[in-house]
Amino acid sequence: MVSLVASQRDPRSDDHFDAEIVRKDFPILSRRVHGRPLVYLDNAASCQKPRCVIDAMTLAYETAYANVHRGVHALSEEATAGFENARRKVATFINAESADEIVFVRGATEAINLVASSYGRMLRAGDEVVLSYLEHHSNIVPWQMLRDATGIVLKVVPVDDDGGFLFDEYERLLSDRTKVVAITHVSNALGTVTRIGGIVERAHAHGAVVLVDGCQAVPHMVVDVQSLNADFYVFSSHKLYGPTGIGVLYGKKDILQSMPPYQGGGEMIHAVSFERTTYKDSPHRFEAGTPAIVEAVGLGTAIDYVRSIGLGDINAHEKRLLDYATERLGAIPGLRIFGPAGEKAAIISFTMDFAHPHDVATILDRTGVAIRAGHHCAQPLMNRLGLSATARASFAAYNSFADVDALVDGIGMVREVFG
Ligand code: C6P
Repeated sequence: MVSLVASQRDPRSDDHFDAEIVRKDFPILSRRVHGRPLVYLDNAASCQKPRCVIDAMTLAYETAYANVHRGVHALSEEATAGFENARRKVATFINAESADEIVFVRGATEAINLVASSYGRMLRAGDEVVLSYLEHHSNIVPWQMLRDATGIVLKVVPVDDDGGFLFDEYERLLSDRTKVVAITHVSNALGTVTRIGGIVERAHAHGAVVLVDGCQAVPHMVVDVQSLNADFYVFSSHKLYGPTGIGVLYGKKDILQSMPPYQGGGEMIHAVSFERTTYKDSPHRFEAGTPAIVEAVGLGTAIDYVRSIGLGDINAHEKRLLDYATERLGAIPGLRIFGPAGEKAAIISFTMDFAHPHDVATILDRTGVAIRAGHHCAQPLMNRLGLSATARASFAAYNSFADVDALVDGIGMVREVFG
């Protein structure tokens, strides 16, 4: 929970959460862009890093850096302890049963590729993998590559005109041929939240395993992998206030243990001869080569940071921002917001009838406001909604109501130029 100084608090804020105090933890947020204070609303692409993460990584390089799991010298032991401690922090954060269920990867993209390549090797032609229209390209392309290599069949859950996940249609697609269901927890393009509990329950009833893409969920809501009962859950550190270059594949222990290695090399073997190689147990069998050691330390510190604020408070704050932004943007003539009005995470995607999303983002940038414009690596979803692109503002714990006001003022500038 964030301590407060009543006089600094935005009156629209909750009693015990002050984004202005959180903001002070992020050095980059005090810089100016084009001569204007930075208003960073591109958090779904990647969010900024608090001082504690930057410091923890610097300290690791300055005092405890060496390769891990290899050396018997002090530095290697300390680096290994830091790396494995980060694995335990991730496990606790998402309530995994054990740290052995946490595989460190480069990011969500690599995690999904790992599952598609490794678990996918156990599938046969005609087996079915169920995806949805909400998926990021990272949760489409690896399965297409598997389809082209093995002859599996891809089935796609449709969405309604607002981008809502059609649960009945999902149920209709399931059969005893379904072997994998791979669905996002939160759509990066629209913010739509899917009902993972129900999705998992139905998939398991058909004997399929479920992979959840949690990239856009983990920074915004409490995720408990045991209660979701998903078989795999993936996310990237850089959207969770942590560094780039590291991410997480959670997998149920027995399932990970049943899977063949994804990449071969050092670290993942027991013994190698030219005739035969034996592999370590998971998670190490999936971590070939020197891992992202200091990045793991950074991710562990980011998790400590998020927990010190409290994901419940972050979620409630971002919900208030989303409601406020929806109300203010919704009142702008010619501006259309996409995504279902119901349960939605901290993302607001919109178009304007007088300017292309790229022009909107470019003019906003001149006012210091950073948003993303484009297809958001979700082209099938954009096509389904009849769009080529949207402008997208996405929130983090450090955003404030004043940031939303700056966005709305910037859109006023867009109208002056194009309207
Ligand atoms: N979405 C966005 O602007 P990586 O690149 O591996 O860290 O994450 C890929 C990814 C997978 N799933 C979802 C739901 C995502 O949102 C992303 C990344 C960014 O929306 C960059 S395209």
